Amino acid sequence: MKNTPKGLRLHIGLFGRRNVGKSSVLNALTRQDVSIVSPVPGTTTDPVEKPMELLPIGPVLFIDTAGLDDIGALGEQRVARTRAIFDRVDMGILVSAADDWGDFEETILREMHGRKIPVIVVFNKTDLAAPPADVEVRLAATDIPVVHTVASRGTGMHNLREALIRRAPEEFLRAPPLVGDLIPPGELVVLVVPIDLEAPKGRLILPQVQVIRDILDSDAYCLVVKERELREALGRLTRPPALVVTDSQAFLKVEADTPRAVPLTSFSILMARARGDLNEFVRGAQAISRLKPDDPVLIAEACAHHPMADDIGRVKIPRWLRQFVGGDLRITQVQGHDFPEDLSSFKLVIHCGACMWNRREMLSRILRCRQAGVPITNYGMAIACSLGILERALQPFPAATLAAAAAGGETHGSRRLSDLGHG
Ligand SMILES: Nc1nc2c(ncn2[C@@H]2O[C@H](COP(=O)(O)OP(=O)(O)OP(=O)(O)O)[C@@H](O)[C@H]2O)c(=O)[nH]1
Ligand code: SF4
Ligand SMILES: [Mg+2]
Repeated sequence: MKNTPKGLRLHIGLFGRRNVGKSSVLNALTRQDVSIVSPVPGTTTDPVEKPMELLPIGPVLFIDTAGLDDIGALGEQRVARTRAIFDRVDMGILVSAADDWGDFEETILREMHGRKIPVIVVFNKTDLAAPPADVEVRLAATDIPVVHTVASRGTGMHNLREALIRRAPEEFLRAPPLVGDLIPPGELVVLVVPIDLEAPKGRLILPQVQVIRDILDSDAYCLVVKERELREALGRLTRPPALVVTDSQAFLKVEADTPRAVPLTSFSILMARARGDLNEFVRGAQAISRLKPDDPVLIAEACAHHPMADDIGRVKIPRWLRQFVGGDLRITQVQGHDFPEDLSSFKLVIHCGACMWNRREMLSRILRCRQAGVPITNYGMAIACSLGILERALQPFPAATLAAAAAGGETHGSRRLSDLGHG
């Protein structure tokens, strides 16, 4: 985190009148005493900056400002300094005391709107008063997210995080590259694509196409083979490929046919990183080993109709899980935007690769799982995990491997499943 250049961090400014609780909101959001809080208006005199990793967005810089209504000669300087922060932020949080909305707040909103800075309105101190209903209705009509907080108690911070994801400018949610950063230019990647009954007629599926495109964009090249030809194809190469990427369903055979020294992963795991949060999904995959018979598990697919291998989520993953756990599980399956409001009853969420989605939607779901304290992983990770090859499949991603080790390094090597279809 410390290595992220400032320019790549999402800069989020906290604005509002004196004493409304800006510093308290920052402290509650970061769960640290970053900024001094006191009942004396004008406590924050100079902008306070706090770099942090705001999961699942990534590196952000919060800038707590002096109250904008500051008075006196010195106060004017502070106001000028605070206004200058408008020029630096990518997003703003406008904090208002719940019962004290007025021209001042409207002016700030106009100023941010004029500068095209996305803004979130926080009504703080809602323990003392309710926010004005007419203002809430008006803000909702202009699509400005409104969050109620009691910052001194830390209440409302989940909703604030969700609003930040919803509002964060697209470029800051930009995904890590699909594979480009894993391969030096001029190197070869071997892609393993089973052509079975489930493969769509006459074409490749989206994640495969996206990976090929990313390899070409990275000035590397690729060889696409079916799993049966892999061993022979590798044998013909004069030097080993920089990476092998396989469809998850052929994992076991591909793992056996790929020399240990060659990095190996799956399309789904590349997707997990690009569309979601690899470390979060690693932790989720590790939760599989804690499942017990009869535990409730949610399996979610982003498309109402999964155009890929149709029965992965409905038949194969449930079957693998049952075998892995050694008993029946209570599995709920949902599709499309049909994601349960209350996730807290589930022991695990397993999501599809979300190849048709943008990253924001997947990050919101990850966040909702975090809030409910439910681990989440995706199909490819769950499959690699139940095959006992998650550790190998994560080796191309040093950070994820470290996270896996930090979380206890469970790799299930001794609990392989044997019936994995398609190899
Ligand atoms: N009742 C109540 N008090 C709060 C809440 N949030 C903050 N406070 C109190 O309000 C006072 C001001 O909080 P700060 O966080 O210092 O406010 P600020 O907006 O940073 O103030 P300045 O830096 O002076 O502009 C402190 O006494 C806080 O404890 C809340 O949600 N409810
Ligand atoms: S978004 Fe999900 S359900 Fe839709 S095709 Fe991609 S992996 Fe399948
Ligand atoms: Mg302050």
